[in-house]
Amino acid sequence: MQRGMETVAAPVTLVVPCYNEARRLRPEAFFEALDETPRLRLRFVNDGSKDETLEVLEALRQERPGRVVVQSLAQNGGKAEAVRQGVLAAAAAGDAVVGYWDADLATPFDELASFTSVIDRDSNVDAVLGSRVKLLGRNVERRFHRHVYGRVFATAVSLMLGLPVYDTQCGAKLLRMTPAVRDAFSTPFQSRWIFDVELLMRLVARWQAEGEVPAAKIVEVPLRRWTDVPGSKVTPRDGVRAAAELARLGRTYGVPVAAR
Ligand SMILES: Nc1nc2c(ncn2[C@@H]2O[C@H](COP(=O)(O)OP(=O)(O)O)[C@@H](O)[C@H]2O)c(=O)[nH]1
Ligand SMILES: [Mg+2]
Repeated sequence: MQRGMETVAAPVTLVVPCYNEARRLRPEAFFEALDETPRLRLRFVNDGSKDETLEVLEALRQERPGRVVVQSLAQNGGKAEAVRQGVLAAAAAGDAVVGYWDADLATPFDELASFTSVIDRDSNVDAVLGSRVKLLGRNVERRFHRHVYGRVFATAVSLMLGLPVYDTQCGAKLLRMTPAVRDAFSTPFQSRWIFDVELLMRLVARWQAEGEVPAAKIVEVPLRRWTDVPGSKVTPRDGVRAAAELARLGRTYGVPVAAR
């Protein structure tokens, strides 16, 4: 029943940005996800890696041709640009539901069904965000300092957006490729570290201009499991940069961006 329904469901493309991920990538986890979810397509974006990432990705593609696309950027441009290029290419290929998902699978693929069920169920919802809410009975393991920093950051963003978003920085998101969403990716993000926030700012401004209620177009899904995968390239200094970038975004997009 489930399988039958899934084969007719619209394809879902996940963009997976990869920078020097040759050692961290777990091909079997990607194969398993493709086998379990017939509608899933993967679009890997090699972000100018200096290791064997491209070779690893090519091998993956050869195992599941038709389900895996490998895109390669000659120069490292950062996650924001890698995701942007991937989403634009997916939209140009006609993909109607496109998301992005960190290569380290900190958000495991078995969470994907809760994202797709929201998009499938509610045609007004165009953005689904993974949310790392630490609740009893769930396995959300962020290191303490990152949890605290993340909460402070998300609270600041909530105030700026006028939207009570709990977690902006989770690396798993799913989007319906409406014209508004596509346009939000059409120009490079000014922020390198917190483009997720910039994306939300662009979307909220556009939806408001169209007379839509932003709060009705975004859904956060609490993850059952999230692990802080070792090997992150984000350092405490990036936390400082993120705060500075947030202030700059406020100046660019206006604060507060939205009224509830
Ligand atoms: N740090 C970093 N990650 C990149 C870059 N380009 C693409 N990515 C990808 O962005 C995702 C998140 O990276 P990660 O180091 O796990 O960051 P964290 O989980 O936020 O600490 C991974 O899929 C990376 O491969 C880049 O230039 N720098
Ligand atoms: Mg990570």
